Amino acid sequence: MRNHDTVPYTLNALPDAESITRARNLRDRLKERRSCRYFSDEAVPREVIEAAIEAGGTAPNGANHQPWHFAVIESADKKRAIREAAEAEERRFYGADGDNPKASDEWLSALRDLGTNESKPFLETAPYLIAVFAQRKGGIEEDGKTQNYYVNESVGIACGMLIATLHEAGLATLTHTPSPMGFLREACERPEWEKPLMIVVVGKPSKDATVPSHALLKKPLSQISSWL
Ligand code: IYR
Repeated sequence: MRNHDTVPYTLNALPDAESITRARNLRDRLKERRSCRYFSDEAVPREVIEAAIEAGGTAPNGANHQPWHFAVIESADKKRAIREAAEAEERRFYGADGDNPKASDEWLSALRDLGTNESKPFLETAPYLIAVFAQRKGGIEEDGKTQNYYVNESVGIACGMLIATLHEAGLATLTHTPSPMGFLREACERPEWEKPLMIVVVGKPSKDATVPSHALLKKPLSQISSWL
């Protein structure tokens, strides 16, 4: 390795039994997470959002350039503008205005069990929308020029950690990805070298919230892993 500054790294070593218990406990917590499409307008503490973003900001990433930006939308006007722009894209996607849908028949039938459509009221109802941007360039200084690396991987992991933290804090989330999402860059006043990746909708579930049964079907360990 090249000569570089270091500091010691230690973890509290856990007995195996404790390690297994902790892993299973966190797994069981994470299993309770669902993508929620019905939100209450009840306020949630800003501090939770701040801490969750800080948690996302610890994600492993390319060359420690931390190529992410989290734009937190809380104003009713901004939320309405984002809903209108997102729904316009979704109407094209689903063919809701009588035109041919942009989505293929295969895609639309894959979504049937989820019951999604072009209507996205949660973009206005939920107290916070977190628009996540991937910085294609910028480096640690965010200069807009320095090359960034493994940007999608880095920001994807950061979103996972953000969502896990919000879930642990007892909040519901939805990862929403209207496509294309160019309007988000303008709405959030972000530079052209940033690519909108997703909107994380955050809040409490509404009293009558439901989730599609289809989403409860999880592949078993034997299917999602192989051991070599
Ligand atoms: N963005 C659309 C469509 C959609 C696509 C997939 I893949 C999903 O898992 C869910 C929805 C929408 O939000 O309705």
